[in-house]
Amino acid sequence: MNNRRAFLKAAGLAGMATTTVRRAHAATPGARVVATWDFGAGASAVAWGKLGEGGTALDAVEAGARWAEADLCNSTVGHCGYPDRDGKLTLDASIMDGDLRCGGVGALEDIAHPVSVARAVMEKTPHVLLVGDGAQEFALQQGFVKTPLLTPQARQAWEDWRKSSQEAPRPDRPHDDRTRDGGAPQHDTMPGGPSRHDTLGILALDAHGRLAGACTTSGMAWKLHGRVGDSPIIGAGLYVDNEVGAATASGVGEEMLRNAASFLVVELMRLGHSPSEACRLAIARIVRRRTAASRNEQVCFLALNRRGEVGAFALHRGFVYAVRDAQHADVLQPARSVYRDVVK
Ligand code: SD4
Repeated sequence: MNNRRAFLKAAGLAGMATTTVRRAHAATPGARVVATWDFGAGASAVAWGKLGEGGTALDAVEAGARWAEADLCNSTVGHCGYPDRDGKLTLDASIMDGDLRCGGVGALEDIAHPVSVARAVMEKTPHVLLVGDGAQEFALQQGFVKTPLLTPQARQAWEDWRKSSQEAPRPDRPHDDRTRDGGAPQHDTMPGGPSRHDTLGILALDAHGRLAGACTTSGMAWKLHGRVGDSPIIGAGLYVDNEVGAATASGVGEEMLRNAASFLVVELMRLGHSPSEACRLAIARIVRRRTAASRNEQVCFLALNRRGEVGAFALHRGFVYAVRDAQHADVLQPARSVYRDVVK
Protein backbone atom coordinates (compact mmCIF):
# COMPACT_ATOMS: atom_id res chain seq x y z
CA MET A 1 0.00 0.00 0.00
CA ASN A 2 1.48 3.37 -0.87
CA ASN A 3 2.05 5.95 1.86
CA ARG A 4 -0.90 8.04 0.94
CA ARG A 5 -3.36 5.17 0.95
CA ALA A 6 -1.89 3.86 4.17
CA PHE A 7 -2.27 7.23 5.80
CA LEU A 8 -5.80 7.76 4.59
CA LYS A 9 -6.73 4.30 5.76
CA ALA A 10 -5.21 4.94 9.17
CA ALA A 11 -7.16 8.16 9.37
CA GLY A 12 -10.37 6.35 8.38
CA LEU A 13 -10.60 8.47 5.26
CA ALA A 14 -9.65 6.03 2.52
CA GLY A 15 -13.15 5.78 1.11
CA MET A 16 -13.56 9.52 1.21
CA ALA A 17 -10.33 10.52 -0.48
CA THR A 18 -12.04 11.25 -3.74
CA THR A 19 -15.51 11.87 -2.39
CA THR A 20 -17.57 13.96 -4.72
CA VAL A 21 -19.73 16.47 -2.98
CA ARG A 22 -22.93 15.95 -4.90
CA ARG A 23 -24.68 19.02 -3.61
CA ALA A 24 -22.04 21.58 -4.42
CA HIS A 25 -23.00 24.83 -2.80
CA ALA A 26 -24.29 27.32 -5.33
CA ALA A 27 -22.59 30.19 -3.52
CA THR A 28 -19.11 28.76 -3.87
CA PRO A 29 -18.21 27.94 -7.49
CA GLY A 30 -14.46 28.33 -7.94
CA ALA A 31 -13.91 28.53 -4.21
CA ARG A 32 -11.40 26.34 -2.41
CA VAL A 33 -10.03 25.94 1.10
CA VAL A 34 -6.77 24.21 2.02
CA ALA A 35 -5.34 23.63 5.47
CA THR A 36 -2.32 21.99 7.08
CA TRP A 37 -2.29 18.55 8.69
CA ASP A 38 -5.02 15.98 9.19
CA PHE A 39 -6.98 18.27 11.50
CA GLY A 40 -6.98 20.71 8.59
CA ALA A 41 -9.89 18.60 7.28
CA GLY A 42 -12.05 19.72 10.21
CA ALA A 43 -10.91 23.32 9.93
CA SER A 44 -11.48 23.47 6.19
CA ALA A 45 -14.95 21.92 6.54
CA VAL A 46 -15.88 24.72 8.94
CA ALA A 47 -14.33 27.33 6.63
CA TRP A 48 -16.19 25.84 3.68
CA GLY A 49 -19.45 26.10 5.61
CA LYS A 50 -18.72 29.77 6.21
CA LEU A 51 -18.19 30.37 2.49
CA GLY A 52 -21.46 28.54 1.83
CA GLU A 53 -23.26 30.98 4.11
CA GLY A 54 -21.93 33.83 2.00
CA GLY A 55 -18.93 34.60 4.21
CA THR A 56 -15.79 36.07 2.73
CA ALA A 57 -12.49 34.21 2.46
CA LEU A 58 -11.42 36.14 5.56
CA ASP A 59 -14.49 35.00 7.52
CA ALA A 60 -13.85 31.46 6.35
CA VAL A 61 -10.23 31.21 7.48
CA GLU A 62 -11.05 32.80 10.82
CA ALA A 63 -13.85 30.29 11.39
CA GLY A 64 -11.60 27.37 10.43
CA ALA A 65 -8.83 28.56 12.73
CA ARG A 66 -11.25 29.05 15.61
CA TRP A 67 -12.37 25.46 15.19
CA ALA A 68 -8.78 24.26 15.55
CA GLU A 69 -8.16 26.54 18.53
CA ALA A 70 -11.11 25.00 20.33
CA ASP A 71 -10.20 21.40 19.41
CA LEU A 72 -9.23 19.66 22.64
CA CYS A 73 -7.47 16.82 20.85
CA ASN A 74 -4.69 19.03 19.64
CA SER A 75 -1.69 19.81 21.83
CA THR A 76 -0.15 22.33 19.46
CA VAL A 77 -2.95 24.82 18.77
CA GLY A 78 -5.00 26.97 21.16
CA HIS A 79 -6.76 25.42 24.13
CA CYS A 80 -4.93 22.24 25.18
CA GLY A 81 -1.62 23.35 23.68
CA TYR A 82 1.59 22.48 25.48
CA PRO A 83 3.26 25.23 27.50
CA ASP A 84 6.69 26.82 27.49
CA ARG A 85 9.57 25.97 29.86
CA ASP A 86 7.95 27.95 32.64
CA GLY A 87 4.66 26.11 32.30
CA LYS A 88 2.94 29.05 30.60
CA LEU A 89 0.81 28.44 27.52
CA THR A 90 1.46 31.28 25.07
CA LEU A 91 -0.30 31.45 21.75
CA ASP A 92 0.69 32.92 18.37
CA ALA A 93 -1.69 33.67 15.48
CA SER A 94 -2.09 35.79 12.37
CA ILE A 95 -4.64 36.55 9.70
CA MET A 96 -4.27 38.26 6.33
CA ASP A 97 -6.34 39.03 3.26
CA GLY A 98 -5.33 39.49 -0.32
CA ASP A 99 -5.38 43.29 -0.07
CA LEU A 100 -2.46 43.09 2.37
CA ARG A 101 -4.64 43.82 5.37
CA CYS A 102 -3.18 41.81 8.22
CA GLY A 103 -2.91 41.36 11.97
CA GLY A 104 -1.12 39.14 14.43
CA VAL A 105 -0.68 38.36 18.10
CA GLY A 106 2.39 36.81 19.71
CA ALA A 107 2.86 35.17 23.10
CA LEU A 108 -0.77 35.79 24.04
CA GLU A 109 -1.92 34.16 27.28
CA ASP A 110 -5.36 33.09 28.52
CA ILE A 111 -7.37 34.13 25.49
CA ALA A 112 -9.15 31.28 23.74
CA HIS A 113 -9.18 32.58 20.18
CA PRO A 114 -5.94 34.32 19.23
CA VAL A 115 -6.91 34.32 15.55
CA SER A 116 -9.88 36.55 16.34
CA VAL A 117 -7.67 38.86 18.40
CA ALA A 118 -5.34 39.00 15.36
CA ARG A 119 -8.33 39.99 13.24
CA ALA A 120 -9.22 42.70 15.76
CA VAL A 121 -5.63 43.99 15.61
CA MET A 122 -6.05 44.18 11.84
CA GLU A 123 -9.44 45.84 11.87
CA LYS A 124 -9.41 47.99 14.99
CA THR A 125 -5.84 49.27 15.28
CA PRO A 126 -3.32 50.99 13.03
CA HIS A 127 -0.85 48.18 13.85
CA VAL A 128 -0.05 44.73 12.55
CA LEU A 129 1.34 42.90 15.58
CA LEU A 130 0.67 42.99 19.32
CA VAL A 131 2.49 40.76 21.78
CA GLY A 132 2.39 39.54 25.38
CA ASP A 133 0.62 41.61 28.02
CA GLY A 134 -0.23 44.36 25.55
CA ALA A 135 -1.95 41.86 23.28
CA GLN A 136 -3.91 40.49 26.22
CA GLU A 137 -4.93 43.97 27.43
CA PHE A 138 -6.10 44.79 23.93
CA ALA A 139 -8.08 41.54 23.74
CA LEU A 140 -9.80 42.26 27.05
CA GLN A 141 -10.67 45.77 25.90
CA GLN A 142 -12.21 44.23 22.81
CA GLY A 143 -14.45 42.01 24.91
CA PHE A 144 -12.48 38.77 24.81
CA VAL A 145 -12.64 36.91 28.09
CA LYS A 146 -9.72 35.67 30.16
CA THR A 147 -9.84 31.88 30.19
CA PRO A 148 -7.34 29.41 31.65
CA LEU A 149 -6.28 27.27 28.70
CA LEU A 150 -3.67 24.93 30.14
CA THR A 151 -5.36 21.55 30.55
CA PRO A 152 -4.43 19.07 33.30
CA GLN A 153 -2.94 16.77 30.61
CA ALA A 154 -0.77 19.54 29.17
CA ARG A 155 0.35 20.47 32.67
CA GLN A 156 1.19 16.84 33.42
CA ALA A 157 3.21 16.58 30.19
CA TRP A 158 5.15 19.65 31.25
CA GLU A 159 5.76 18.22 34.75
CA ASP A 160 7.03 14.99 33.17
CA TRP A 161 9.28 16.91 30.82
CA ARG A 162 10.71 18.95 33.68
CA LYS A 163 11.58 15.84 35.66
CA SER A 164 13.30 14.06 32.87
CA SER A 165 14.77 16.47 30.42
CA GLN A 166 16.78 19.51 29.64
CA GLU A 167 16.17 19.05 25.94
CA ALA A 168 16.13 21.95 23.54
CA PRO A 169 12.80 23.62 22.71
CA ARG A 170 10.95 21.79 19.98
CA PRO A 171 7.93 22.48 17.84
CA ASP A 172 5.90 19.62 19.16
CA ARG A 173 5.38 17.13 21.92
CA PRO A 174 8.45 15.65 23.55
CA HIS A 175 9.62 12.53 21.86
CA ASP A 176 12.65 10.60 20.81
CA ASP A 177 13.13 11.43 17.16
CA ARG A 178 16.02 9.03 16.60
CA THR A 179 15.77 5.49 15.39
CA ARG A 180 16.65 2.90 18.00
CA ASP A 181 20.13 2.48 16.64
CA GLY A 182 20.74 6.21 16.84
CA GLY A 183 20.49 6.72 13.10
CA ALA A 184 18.57 9.26 11.06
CA PRO A 185 15.37 10.84 12.43
CA GLN A 186 12.27 8.73 11.98
CA HIS A 187 9.70 10.48 9.87
CA ASP A 188 6.79 9.30 11.95
CA THR A 189 8.11 10.47 15.28
CA MET A 190 9.91 13.66 14.39
CA PRO A 191 8.28 17.09 14.69
CA GLY A 192 5.65 17.24 12.02
CA GLY A 193 5.24 13.49 11.54
CA PRO A 194 1.86 12.15 10.50
CA SER A 195 0.90 11.12 14.00
CA ARG A 196 1.52 14.58 15.34
CA HIS A 197 -0.59 17.70 15.19
CA ASP A 198 1.08 21.00 14.53
CA THR A 199 0.29 24.55 13.53
CA LEU A 200 -2.92 25.15 11.65
CA GLY A 201 -2.35 27.17 8.49
CA ILE A 202 -5.49 27.68 6.43
CA LEU A 203 -5.89 29.42 3.06
CA ALA A 204 -9.11 30.21 1.23
CA LEU A 205 -10.16 31.49 -2.16
CA ASP A 206 -13.77 32.62 -2.26
CA ALA A 207 -16.18 32.70 -5.17
CA HIS A 208 -15.29 36.35 -5.82
CA GLY A 209 -11.61 35.50 -6.30
CA ARG A 210 -10.55 36.94 -2.95
CA LEU A 211 -7.83 35.17 -1.01
CA ALA A 212 -7.25 35.06 2.74
CA GLY A 213 -5.22 33.05 5.20
CA ALA A 214 -4.81 32.40 8.91
CA CYS A 215 -2.25 30.66 11.03
CA THR A 216 -2.57 29.66 14.70
CA THR A 217 -0.39 27.70 17.12
CA SER A 218 0.85 27.25 20.65
CA GLY A 219 4.31 27.06 19.10
CA MET A 220 7.13 24.89 20.26
CA ALA A 221 6.49 22.91 23.39
CA TRP A 222 9.01 23.83 26.13
CA LYS A 223 10.13 26.95 24.26
CA LEU A 224 11.80 29.75 26.18
CA HIS A 225 9.25 32.02 27.79
CA GLY A 226 8.75 34.97 25.44
CA ARG A 227 9.71 33.03 22.32
CA VAL A 228 7.61 34.05 19.33
CA GLY A 229 7.58 31.78 16.30
CA ASP A 230 6.77 32.33 12.66
CA SER A 231 3.00 31.96 12.89
CA PRO A 232 2.12 35.53 13.91
CA ILE A 233 4.76 37.09 11.68
CA ILE A 234 3.42 38.22 8.35
CA GLY A 235 5.71 36.88 5.64
CA ALA A 236 7.08 34.06 7.80
CA GLY A 237 4.15 31.82 8.79
CA LEU A 238 1.63 33.41 6.45
CA TYR A 239 1.46 35.64 3.41
CA VAL A 240 -1.43 36.48 1.10
CA ASP A 241 -1.58 38.64 -2.01
CA ASN A 242 -4.60 38.70 -4.32
CA GLU A 243 -2.31 39.48 -7.24
CA VAL A 244 -0.58 36.12 -6.87
CA GLY A 245 -1.65 33.68 -4.18
CA ALA A 246 -1.22 32.69 -0.56
CA ALA A 247 1.19 30.57 1.45
CA THR A 248 1.46 29.27 4.98
CA ALA A 249 3.97 27.20 6.92
CA SER A 250 4.30 24.66 9.69
CA GLY A 251 7.36 23.24 11.40
CA VAL A 252 10.33 24.86 13.07
CA GLY A 253 9.40 28.52 13.00
CA GLU A 254 12.96 29.78 13.26
CA GLU A 255 13.59 28.51 9.74
CA MET A 256 10.55 30.35 8.41
CA LEU A 257 11.67 33.52 10.18
CA ARG A 258 15.21 33.26 8.77
CA ASN A 259 13.87 32.86 5.26
CA ALA A 260 10.77 35.09 5.28
CA ALA A 261 9.45 31.82 4.02
CA SER A 262 5.76 32.35 3.24
CA PHE A 263 6.62 35.60 1.49
CA LEU A 264 9.29 33.71 -0.42
CA VAL A 265 6.76 31.12 -1.60
CA VAL A 266 4.36 33.84 -2.77
CA GLU A 267 7.16 35.69 -4.56
CA LEU A 268 8.22 32.47 -6.29
CA MET A 269 4.64 32.11 -7.50
CA ARG A 270 4.77 35.73 -8.68
CA LEU A 271 7.74 34.75 -10.84
CA GLY A 272 5.51 32.19 -12.54
CA HIS A 273 6.08 29.04 -10.54
CA SER A 274 3.17 26.76 -9.69
CA PRO A 275 2.28 26.50 -5.98
CA SER A 276 3.98 23.11 -5.65
CA GLU A 277 7.11 24.25 -7.46
CA ALA A 278 7.23 27.44 -5.35
CA CYS A 279 7.01 25.36 -2.17
CA ARG A 280 9.66 22.97 -3.46
CA LEU A 281 12.05 25.80 -4.32
CA ALA A 282 11.61 27.40 -0.90
CA ILE A 283 12.37 24.05 0.77
CA ALA A 284 15.38 23.60 -1.52
CA ARG A 285 16.74 26.93 -0.36
CA ILE A 286 16.52 25.81 3.28
CA VAL A 287 18.31 22.58 2.42
CA ARG A 288 21.04 24.51 0.61
CA ARG A 289 21.57 27.22 3.21
CA ARG A 290 20.80 25.21 6.34
CA THR A 291 21.85 21.74 5.32
CA ALA A 292 22.71 20.33 8.75
CA ALA A 293 19.61 21.75 10.45
CA SER A 294 17.38 20.59 7.62
CA ARG A 295 18.17 16.95 8.38
CA ASN A 296 16.68 17.11 11.86
CA GLU A 297 13.88 19.62 11.57
CA GLN A 298 10.57 19.58 9.82
CA VAL A 299 9.51 22.52 7.65
CA CYS A 300 6.33 22.37 5.57
CA PHE A 301 4.81 24.81 3.09
CA LEU A 302 1.30 24.94 1.68
CA ALA A 303 0.29 27.35 -1.11
CA LEU A 304 -2.84 28.30 -3.05
CA ASN A 305 -2.68 30.59 -6.05
CA ARG A 306 -5.32 32.99 -7.33
CA ARG A 307 -6.51 30.41 -9.87
CA GLY A 308 -7.19 27.95 -7.05
CA GLU A 309 -4.21 25.69 -7.78
CA VAL A 310 -2.74 24.07 -4.68
CA GLY A 311 0.75 22.84 -3.85
CA ALA A 312 2.83 21.77 -0.88
CA PHE A 313 6.29 20.55 -0.06
CA ALA A 314 8.15 19.58 3.12
CA LEU A 315 11.63 18.79 4.28
CA HIS A 316 10.59 15.41 5.69
CA ARG A 317 7.93 12.92 4.83
CA GLY A 318 4.74 13.07 6.89
CA PHE A 319 3.21 16.43 6.04
CA VAL A 320 -0.39 16.18 4.86
CA TYR A 321 -2.89 18.86 3.99
CA ALA A 322 -6.63 19.01 3.51
CA VAL A 323 -8.40 20.26 0.39
CA ARG A 324 -12.04 21.30 0.33
CA ASP A 325 -13.94 22.60 -2.70
CA ALA A 326 -17.20 22.10 -4.55
CA GLN A 327 -16.03 18.75 -5.88
CA HIS A 328 -14.08 17.35 -2.97
CA ALA A 329 -14.52 16.97 0.75
CA ASP A 330 -12.19 15.41 3.28
CA VAL A 331 -9.36 14.98 0.82
CA LEU A 332 -6.06 14.63 2.62
CA GLN A 333 -3.03 14.93 0.39
CA PRO A 334 0.48 13.91 1.39
CA ALA A 335 3.10 16.50 0.49
CA ARG A 336 6.28 15.47 -1.26
CA SER A 337 9.45 15.95 0.72
CA VAL A 338 13.17 16.17 0.27
CA TYR A 339 14.15 13.51 2.76
CA ARG A 340 12.81 9.98 2.32
CA ASP A 341 10.92 10.91 -0.81
CA VAL A 342 12.75 12.88 -3.47
CA VAL A 343 16.01 11.82 -1.86
CA LYS A 344 15.82 8.24 -0.58
C1 SD4 B 1 6.33 27.53 15.57
N1 SD4 B 1 5.73 26.94 13.34
O1 SD4 B 1 5.94 28.17 16.52
C2 SD4 B 1 5.33 26.81 14.71
C3 SD4 B 1 5.19 25.41 15.21
C4 SD4 B 1 4.78 24.38 14.21
O2 SD4 B 1 4.87 22.25 13.46
O3 SD4 B 1 4.28 24.64 13.17
N2 SD4 B 1 5.03 23.14 14.44
O4 SD4 B 1 7.53 27.40 15.31
